[in-house]
Amino acid sequence: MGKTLTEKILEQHLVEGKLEKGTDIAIKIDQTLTQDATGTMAYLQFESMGISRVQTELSVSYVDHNTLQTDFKNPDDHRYLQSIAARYGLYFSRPGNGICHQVHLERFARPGRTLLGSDSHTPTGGGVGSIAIGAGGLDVAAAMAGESFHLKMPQIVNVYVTGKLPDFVSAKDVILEILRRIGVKGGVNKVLEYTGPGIKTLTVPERGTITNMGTETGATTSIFPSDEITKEFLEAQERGDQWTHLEPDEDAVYDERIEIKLGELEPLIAEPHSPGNVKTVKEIEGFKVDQVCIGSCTNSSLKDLKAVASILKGNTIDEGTVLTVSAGSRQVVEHMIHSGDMVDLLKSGARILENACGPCIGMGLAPKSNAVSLRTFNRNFLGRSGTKSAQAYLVSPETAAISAIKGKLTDPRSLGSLPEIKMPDKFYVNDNMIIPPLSPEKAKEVEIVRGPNIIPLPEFNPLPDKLSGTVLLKVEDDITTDHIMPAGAKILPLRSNIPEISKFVFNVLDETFPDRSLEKGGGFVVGGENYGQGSSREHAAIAPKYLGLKAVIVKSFARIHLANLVNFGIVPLTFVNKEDYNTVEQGDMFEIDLTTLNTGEVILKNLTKNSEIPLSHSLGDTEIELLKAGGKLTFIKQKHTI
Ligand code: MIC
Ligand code: SF4
Repeated sequence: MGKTLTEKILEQHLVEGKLEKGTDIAIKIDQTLTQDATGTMAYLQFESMGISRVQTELSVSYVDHNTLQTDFKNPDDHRYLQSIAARYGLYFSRPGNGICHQVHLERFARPGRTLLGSDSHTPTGGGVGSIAIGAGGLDVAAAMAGESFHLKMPQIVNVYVTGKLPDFVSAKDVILEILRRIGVKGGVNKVLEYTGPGIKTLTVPERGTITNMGTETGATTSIFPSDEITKEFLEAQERGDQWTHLEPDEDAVYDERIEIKLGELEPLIAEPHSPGNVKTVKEIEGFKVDQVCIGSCTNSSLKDLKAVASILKGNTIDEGTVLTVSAGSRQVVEHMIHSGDMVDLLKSGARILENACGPCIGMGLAPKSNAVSLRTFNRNFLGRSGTKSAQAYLVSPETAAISAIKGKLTDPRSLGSLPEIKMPDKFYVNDNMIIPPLSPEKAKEVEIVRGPNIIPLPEFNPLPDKLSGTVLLKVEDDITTDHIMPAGAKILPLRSNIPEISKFVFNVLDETFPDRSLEKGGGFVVGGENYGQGSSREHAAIAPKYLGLKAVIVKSFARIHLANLVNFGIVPLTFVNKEDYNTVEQGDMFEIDLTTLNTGEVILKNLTKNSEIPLSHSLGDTEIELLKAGGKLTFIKQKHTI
């Protein structure tokens, strides 16, 4: 029986288990990446593991999220990260160099390698045929310490692509189409593997857009083969020697198949407040647009920005609309300057921002009250833009550019035909903003720099046999990590300070949560399907844990958040009968006996309603062990001191 590409790469990296769908496996990690918003916590954890140097083939620390620097906190964190990189043998991509996923795709991602990143959009690396997975910071720290990464062997979905994209329809529309079909939970515990003649028409950055936003389906990762298009891209990045030919066997067997006919796609849009609310632009076009933001790790490649420049050329953006453009990397900016495309952006009235995450994560450029904001980003969760009353929509760069000119949502096909976009044969390669690792001898002498914002991680105790307390909050389906632990300009700088950041837990849903939780000595959260979708931020587990959260009881979990809960000793449980969710109310008193965790089932006693509810979980024996120990860090530390 033939193998899929995913199976081939996983097989080469398999450390524990068998490649049987749904079973626990562990894989060796070749590369890691972190960014500054999750990185400080990850490195505090790494430091406490007592390892003298990273054990991976390559580890990179990026600074791209917290670049607003409204006071000392962010720059202090940057210095800490730089000193950590020097001390422990990492590459350090300095602030201003670009967004981690874009830069990693350009300079480091390799076909056939495994990459673990403390950012949910790490699957961007699947654009060059690597198995690139997002995870919590602690899992990435463990991988840097040489630990293998544990996951459920995913189902493998074949996305079979035929045809060629029409003018003004782009890679973003491909992934929006997939989201339209399978929604924000359709990819959970699955890998989306792209094949078919149509993929030959997609360049690596376009593939990167698709694998990047595959995250929004909940998928473990997404991957393209490494073919002659990959070769061309790597050669243009002066990395031709890193190319290997990789593709699935012709008779590979997949668990599911989705067919995408590129030629039949049209411009799509995701309505507020979920990337899964997809419509065609045609269906809803015409409404007024107050803000247009182009950029983010999904759509900030040279090709994207060139398309935008060619649409904006000779036009001025509408008087009622603000347009921002943030490129993904310095390489992209350099090309835009030399080719003159940057002049077209400037002349049109675009506000050119730093090559960083920026408005995508609410770091500046929050829209006005009740604004309509069109974004080329991957997420439009409630409040993420920094303005709770804003309505954020997700579109392609082409739709964004024409809508900025017209001041209203406009189907870009109304422009007729797109001028040909000329891509360079060779990219400007200049790694002078990436500091390479020091030799082990020199590294030993480096002193770690810690600003006052870097507070050591709180220590958590082993779990008792019985958990009891109140239901602090009951929430609906599709609660995102932006609901649980919001980001944005005010909160992101507190990522290295758990006591402070915990004051904002569930802020967009219920500002009283932190105080209520502390007052009651902690308790429970009850939720619906796909709880914890979105970001990899482990702060969405650590901060609630700090407030006393004992267990989360839901209909189903998103993959990364589930792992983060376990890593920090919060028990993740699911209703055996989903209807039982309806019988529970906020304020009910619960009691859960954990001694039966190993049987796969536990009984929840609802003392207020005088009822018993069966619960289950998906944890393996090792996960139960580390959960009971009070979290993974204690567990790993014990292992390394033996
Ligand atoms: C995001 O897009 O939500 C983030 C900010 O990049 C997060 C990471 C974080 O919260 O720091 C992600 O996607 O994992
Ligand atoms: Fe940065 Fe936005 Fe990408 Fe997250 S989704 S890594 S915030 S650009």
